[in-house]
Amino acid sequence: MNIRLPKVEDFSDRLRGPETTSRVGAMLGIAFGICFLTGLWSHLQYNPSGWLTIPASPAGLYRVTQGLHIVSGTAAIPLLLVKLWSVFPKLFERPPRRISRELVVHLLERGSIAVLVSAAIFQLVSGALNIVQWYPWGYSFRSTHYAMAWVAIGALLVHIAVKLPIIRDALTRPLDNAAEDHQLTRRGLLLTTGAAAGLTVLFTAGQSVPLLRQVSVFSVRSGKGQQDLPVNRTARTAGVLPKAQDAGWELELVFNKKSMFLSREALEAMTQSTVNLPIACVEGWSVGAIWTGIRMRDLAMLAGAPANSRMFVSSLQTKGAFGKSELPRQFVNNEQTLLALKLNGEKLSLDHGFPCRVIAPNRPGVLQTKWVTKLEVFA
Ligand SMILES: Nc1nc2c(c(=O)[nH]1)N[C@H]1C(S)=C(S)[C@@H](COP(=O)(O)O)O[C@H]1N2
Ligand SMILES: [Mo]
Repeated sequence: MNIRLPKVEDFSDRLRGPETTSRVGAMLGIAFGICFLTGLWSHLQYNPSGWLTIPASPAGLYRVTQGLHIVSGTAAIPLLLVKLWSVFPKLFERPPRRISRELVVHLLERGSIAVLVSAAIFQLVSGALNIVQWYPWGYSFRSTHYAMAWVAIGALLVHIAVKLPIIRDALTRPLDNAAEDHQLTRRGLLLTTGAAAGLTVLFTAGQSVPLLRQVSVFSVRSGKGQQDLPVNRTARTAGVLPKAQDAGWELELVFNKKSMFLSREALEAMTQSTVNLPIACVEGWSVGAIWTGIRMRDLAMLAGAPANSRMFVSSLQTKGAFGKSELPRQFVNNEQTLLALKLNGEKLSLDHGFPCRVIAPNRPGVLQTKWVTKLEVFA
């Protein structure tokens, strides 16, 4: 048998070509752009830096930015696949034989594309695996996903700059070349690709957009769950049982090295407020709910702290990074920020954070700490 490597000419180029690639590339560029910017925003919400104060309002802002992040990232998957397919034959282009300027240019171009393709695939795959909470890797998802975002966006900008003459030329050329009857045209290919990306959005966006929930069969989390809210981690898997059920549980409230202790009954006897705020998970799902509890600023005042204080929150959960969070001043101050005792009119269920949990406006879900046991106030 005669085995040989394929050559560029072996691939039919009726549908492929710069006209196709540049148009799919433009769609992909937009998706990656949105994904990058909303990702940066999410990163800032997790790691507030000195020069930027994250506002507590609009309350649903993170819900929108993170929903967009996941939707644009998901839409990028079919777009990336078609884009790679459209340039696939180039993989078999032979580099210049001799050591020459052309060879160097060729290798540099190929190298930058290799970086871009691997970074793009890594981002989409690691993001998708994070959504289904499968961590087959041994490194921190967040710092790696963040670092690779810069690699991907840098390589993307270099790629666009290098290809700009070709892109500009191809975008102004008509899309379609001659096709026989009943053959797929390039326009048809582009429409199919756009439709695939659109359907991907429709099938997943329901986890962020309540109106779409009925059609979003691929949503990882539906709106359902105990008390009409999905449970991200149960009390059992967080290892807070049996402490969370202990009748002798008390909240420790600390200011200036002085502690006071409040039972659930004592908390229930304080002035209660009710707010309508979403849990907006970094995984893209978000669900609005009605929360009732004590304003954090009332608790800070009770502890004897001055107005405009900040707080450290500790959970009964001691393992993992989710058992602690910090509430910056603008969140403690906000009248919507509660130590919640009730959810949708019922006593908080164990899995939603009983005996009490944090709920604050415009925050990533992961900072809405459940099973709170200690609040430390700092002036
Ligand atoms: N102590 C603790 N609090 C936690 C978590 C956790 O694992 N442990 N998960 C967080 C995440 S990632 C989200 S999205 C929300 C989900 O809240 P729910 O399970 O009540 O819907 O809780 C947050 N609070
Ligand atoms: Mo989350």
